[in-house]
Amino acid sequence: MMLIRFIFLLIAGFLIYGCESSKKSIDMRASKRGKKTVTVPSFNSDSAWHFIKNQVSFGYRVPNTPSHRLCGEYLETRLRSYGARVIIQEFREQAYNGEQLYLKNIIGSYNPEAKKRILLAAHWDTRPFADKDIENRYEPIEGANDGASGVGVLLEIARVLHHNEKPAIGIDIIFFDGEDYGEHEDVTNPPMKNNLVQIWWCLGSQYWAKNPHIPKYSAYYGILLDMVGAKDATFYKEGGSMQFAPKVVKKVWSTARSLGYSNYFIDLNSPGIMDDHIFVNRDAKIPMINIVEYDPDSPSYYFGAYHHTRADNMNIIDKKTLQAVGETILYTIYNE
Ligand code: AHN
Ligand code: ZN
Repeated sequence: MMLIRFIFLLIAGFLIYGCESSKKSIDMRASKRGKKTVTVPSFNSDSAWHFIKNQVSFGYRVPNTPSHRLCGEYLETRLRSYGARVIIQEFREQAYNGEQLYLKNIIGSYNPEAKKRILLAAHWDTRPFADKDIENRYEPIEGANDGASGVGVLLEIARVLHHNEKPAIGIDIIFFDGEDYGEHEDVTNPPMKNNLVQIWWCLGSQYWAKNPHIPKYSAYYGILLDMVGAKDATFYKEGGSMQFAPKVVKKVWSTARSLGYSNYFIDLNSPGIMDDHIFVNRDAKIPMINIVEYDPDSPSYYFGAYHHTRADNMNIIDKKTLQAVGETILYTIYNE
């Protein structure tokens, strides 16, 4: 019995040591940037989780509501407290139902003078209705994953940048508004705008891509995060990202692989989707990829069963997924 226990401890010790040492060798390889050595600081998924929880606590972040306004102020305050230079871009946009939406893109910049920049993005608004739910299809959703997860990971990155030596490049974090105000599933013929077919989704990125927060703004590349917090989420190489920015996809997926996250970042393609990165690529001409959940067996096409339902709440968020995504992004940006 003793012997078995001893052998068990030996094996366990070896496994733990084995994991540790393989992680260290990645650290060393990842930290060599030219001749200068920088350490990649650690990403704290507990902290990211709390940033998600805090957003959800404001209530539904639906444009033109007090919860939306208060959450926007919270995001602005957090970015400022983490030393970012913050620019608020306020604008008005018409929704599919004719309503005027008062929207706000929130941008936090690090190392604003640097020419080489990376743009990190997520949307901070939530969908006004759970139109994929079985019931209450006109009730709003909490959007713990659809919205808050990407923002939570990026706030944690802002916190990490503030407390550690920053990467040599500039980093811009942008929280897009109005991504999820697309027409309800029951609306079969969405109205035109000025006689033109209009995409009613992604209003914040559509506006920003044509009116960047700084005239002539550009970036080396961009990474969009959308639904990056669900338990056992899988991220496939999304069609739009592969069309516009295949090299960035390759870089990020190989970083994830070297960190041991191939079970999250799958080396397979998924269909392209309409999301904020499309407008950043098409109109701002910045190669931007989308790290977005894709479930090949999805009951509701593409995403997990919670998508655009009342089940999109804190219960589906898993810190391990947040860790895989956050760490992969930190390693990517510190290696530029
Ligand atoms: C549509 O479902 C139209 N676009 C997928 C992008 C999305 C929706 N992201 C969050 N909600
Ligand atoms: Zn959505």
